[in-house]
Amino acid sequence: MALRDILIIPDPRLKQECEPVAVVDDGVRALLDDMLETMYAAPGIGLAAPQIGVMQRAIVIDVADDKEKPQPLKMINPEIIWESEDVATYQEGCLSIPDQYADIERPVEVGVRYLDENGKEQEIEADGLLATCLQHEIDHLDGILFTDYLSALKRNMILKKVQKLQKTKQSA
Ligand code: GNR
Ligand code: NI
Repeated sequence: MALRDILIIPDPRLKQECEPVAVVDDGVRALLDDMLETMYAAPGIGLAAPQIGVMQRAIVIDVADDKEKPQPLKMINPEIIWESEDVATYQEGCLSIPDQYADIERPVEVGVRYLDENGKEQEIEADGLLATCLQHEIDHLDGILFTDYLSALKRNMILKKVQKLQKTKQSA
């Protein structure tokens, strides 16, 4: 297992569409392990492969809180197969947009079909934080960030803040 570097906006790779994974092999399983390790270390509740510069459709999620035992989810080629008409607003953050948060409205419930780490097709139904996180991660695979749901003005303010923060980090 290895920690990977997380890409920060405006890295162009965060705006690209990812390729489907063709075969679930040991390389893909190693990638998913690295992604989980990187996500837990960050710490975050989800991570998509393009956030570490791998342009493949793979995500990991663990929304269990600190007191519970870990509940890692590894998903390959995830697809939203249905979503509720009801929507809810969550304050979202993103490891690729450090220290910035915004209220984002999304469907409350979703159904997701994916391949597990053994290449077996699975389906889950999710609501609450898990549903939000699934949509946030699957968006990453299509080059979509939560800031894309904001006005251009708010999006540019967030980009400028992140760039300023990154400069102070580099000179520290
Ligand atoms: O760690 C994360 N927290 C979070 C909070 C609300 C909605 C979505 C997320 S995902 C984010 C990690 C991340 O950037 N995943 O791509
Ligand atoms: Ni994110």
